[in-house]
Amino acid sequence: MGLPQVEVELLRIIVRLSSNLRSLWTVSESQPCDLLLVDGDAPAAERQTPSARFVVPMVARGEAVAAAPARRTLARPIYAEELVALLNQVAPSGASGDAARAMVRSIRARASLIRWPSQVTLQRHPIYVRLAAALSKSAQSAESLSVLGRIDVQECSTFLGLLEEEGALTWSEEARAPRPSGLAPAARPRSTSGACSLASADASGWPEQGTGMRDFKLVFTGPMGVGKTTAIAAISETAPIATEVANADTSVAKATTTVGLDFGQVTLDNGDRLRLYGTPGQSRFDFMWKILVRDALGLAILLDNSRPDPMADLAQYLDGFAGALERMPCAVGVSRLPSHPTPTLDDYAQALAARGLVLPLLAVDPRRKDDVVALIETLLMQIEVLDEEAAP
Ligand SMILES: Nc1nc2c(ncn2[C@@H]2O[C@H](COP(=O)(O)OP(=O)(O)OP(=O)(O)O)[C@@H](O)[C@H]2O)c(=O)[nH]1
Ligand SMILES: [Mg+2]
Repeated sequence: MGLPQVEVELLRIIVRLSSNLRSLWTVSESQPCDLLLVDGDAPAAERQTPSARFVVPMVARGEAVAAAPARRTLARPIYAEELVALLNQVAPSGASGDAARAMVRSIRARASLIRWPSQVTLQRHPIYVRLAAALSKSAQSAESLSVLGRIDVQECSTFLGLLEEEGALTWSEEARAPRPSGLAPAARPRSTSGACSLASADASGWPEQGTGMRDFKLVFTGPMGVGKTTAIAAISETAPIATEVANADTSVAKATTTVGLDFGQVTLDNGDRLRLYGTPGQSRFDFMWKILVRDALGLAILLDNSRPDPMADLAQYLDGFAGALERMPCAVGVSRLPSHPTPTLDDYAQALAARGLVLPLLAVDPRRKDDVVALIETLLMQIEVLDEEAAP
């Protein structure tokens, strides 16, 4: 968006808290999107190449009327009611038609993903990313998604309708009634705010032995400096264990680098615990990958969009973990997208589909707890649906 970070945060808060929004909006810093807010002072070229249905300049209060009375603008400082009015004016119009189309299918009809959905679809509702994670691993119906996500079945039908429309689904004949969910949403890391918040730092950490609580080992991997250590530190409820030494590699500008592993832990809402391991990024420690991924239940690949060829990085990690990927859920988090918008998440989705892979793809800032939680939630959702499939 090219807006100051404080304004992005303010927009996020208003959108989250507003009860007057007629459609579900989420604030994204990557494109494509329905509404693009651009800095009024940015070069005109930025405004002339919109990749959004609506491009709205942000201007100083009072400037709007003087400069272009007929033009839609948003004034600074932002007033909540003006932002809400703008969002209601340009609300995505297709949703009701999409819902109607999707409802033509039975709520028991099952489908799975043939590629990760477009960001335009995923950004329509915060739950869609987790539902897509379920669909990436197994065929689901609107009815079963509704149980998994604990949301209205009609919302799930709408989602399937949108996916069908963009050609991301394949339907299967079989229809079965869903079982009550055993893991989600209780098994979600608690994030910083709202219903999904990380446990407050509790040094005693581990749940009591013999309580039947489960233990999940997840591994974070990715190139040097992408933010594996940062991501684990962002969510670990105990002081993370990191094996850092001074960084002698001048190609990556940071003070330290991991030479052994990172380790952190998180307690889920239901008492289950996550053990998080980070691999060292330097290629001379590649031998650690196999050791760390042994017994893991999920793998998060972090990519840095500011690196010279992040697509090649992705290919390197998919190849390096090919064996593990056959048996365990994986999700991909891409950092520094706001400053380096290409490749887009949709470009990554296409590259994965070309390899026959459907993996959750999320924009992630490893310093932000909520972003890391969202990435982990896609892994937990995949683990849950595989668990259900394996159940007798
Ligand atoms: N501005 C910005 N900084 C980021 C972002 N993601 C990561 N960083 C910074 O990049 C650095 C990443 O460092 P680490 O967490 O040590 O990276 P790592 O992947 O563990 O690196 P190795 O262990 O050397 O492989 C940290 O200083 C983060 O604050 C981002 O999206 N934006
Ligand atoms: Mg590290």
